[in-house]
Amino acid sequence: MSGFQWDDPLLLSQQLTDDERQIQDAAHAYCQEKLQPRVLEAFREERFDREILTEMGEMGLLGATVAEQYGGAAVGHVAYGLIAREVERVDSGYRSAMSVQSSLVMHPIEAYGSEEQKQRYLPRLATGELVGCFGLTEPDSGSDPASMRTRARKVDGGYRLTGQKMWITNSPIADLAIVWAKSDAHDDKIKGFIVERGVEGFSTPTIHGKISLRASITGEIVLDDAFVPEEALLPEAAGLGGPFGCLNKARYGIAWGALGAAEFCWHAARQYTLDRKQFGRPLAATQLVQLKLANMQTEIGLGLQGCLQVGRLLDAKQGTPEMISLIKRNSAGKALDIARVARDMHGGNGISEEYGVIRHMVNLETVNTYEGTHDIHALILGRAQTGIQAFF
Ligand code: TGC
Ligand code: FAD
Repeated sequence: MSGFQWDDPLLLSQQLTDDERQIQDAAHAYCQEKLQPRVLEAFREERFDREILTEMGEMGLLGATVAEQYGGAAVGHVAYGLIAREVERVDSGYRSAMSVQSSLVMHPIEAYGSEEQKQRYLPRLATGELVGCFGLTEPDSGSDPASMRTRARKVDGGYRLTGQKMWITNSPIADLAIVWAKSDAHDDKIKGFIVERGVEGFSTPTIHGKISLRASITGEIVLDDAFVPEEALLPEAAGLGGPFGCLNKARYGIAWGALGAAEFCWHAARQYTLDRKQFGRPLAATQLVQLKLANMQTEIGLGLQGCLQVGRLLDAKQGTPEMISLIKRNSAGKALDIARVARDMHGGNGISEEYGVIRHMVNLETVNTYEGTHDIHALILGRAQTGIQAFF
């Protein structure tokens, strides 16, 4: 019997294939060598370095589940999750940029696009030559996207889009946006459109002043009677199932990613309390500290097993949206708790940017909110087990 590994208590790495381990190691090396050194300044200056997406493209980290014929890596859901975990170990903002590109832009084009759309966009999104964003949320329509006001009006040769999307990751630097709108030509059903930058009436003002996710760029999408040709419509998406199909992918990745951020905080708290002495002995020699470390290890170890199982089920086409709600909610909520406790265990140093834990803590506030809030996922699970919807 092999010994207990404190940092891999349930031997997750032994449950991976050789290919998955290689992808994990390559992603780990890239993130630690290239992302970790720039994150402190990026967060401080509220800046996202555009070239990160090109680097990720070169590393094959974009479009992990997208078919190879379109430039994707086609390495499966577990590998995608492992990439998200490594990226978010550095910063949730970097994982956000990657998730949006892979799950919310490449996935809908692959799943709902025409052959021409797939060939036109996917290979260049996979290399990071193009950046995309995903516009669902609006100022008055967040948890309840069915209430969206953005409209597509059928005109000769295409559609005119009018509306406003809010809190859109990557929008200020995006070359194209997947925009969800109610279409008068489709019985007011929600349809998806690929809107390229440069279209008249399309703008993407940056949202400044975020205390969370500062190393990610966030903006609006403003559509003022913006014309898109017929070929901009995603033909195979209809109704809320269109955007939700994308959210399933992204929420799954976030479940792994949030635990990567939690692992960073746990390891930092362990090392800090081993090194820091008060009352003549290391803080780690106290029962209260060991209890906190044991709680972190337990939640992360169990949470990762859940992510792995859902990844395997998704690869076997047996995964369900409710399973994804369960792990997204669990990972984001637990990671946020762990980051808060780790911050406390660092004492005064815990509030310094130098130690990284408070950056993860404030980032995880967003992670717990976007892609369905903690409570919205509870309601999804409540509905699934009682048969009663309690949203309104
Ligand atoms: P509901 O009646 O439940 O469903 C309407 C239609 O949608 C279908 N559907 C799904 N299909 C596939 N996957 C899912 N997960 C699905 N959930 C629902 C459903 O079958 C139905 O289809 P049909 O054909 O019968 O019409 O809809 P509802 O209006 O009652 O919605 C309820 C609720 C609360 C579950 C839902 O609206 C919700 O999940 N709200 C949260 C909104 C959200 O997650 N927004 C995310 C915005 S994107 C983002 O945050 C990106 S951050 C990226 C980053 O930076 O990483
Ligand atoms: P609301 O829906 O107004 O919710 C406010 C509170 O009320 C929450 O606590 C919620 O849980 C609670 N609540 C809501 N309904 C109920 C109910 N029925 N019962 C009980 N409680 C309820 N969106 C995109 O489309 N694309 C993006 O790329 C994107 N990126 C984002 C990046 C950042 C940094 C942030 C902060 C958000 C991003 N979002 C994006 C938006 C995100 O998905 C929404 O913020 C989220 O879905 C919540 O919507 P809301 O902010 O309108 O909150």
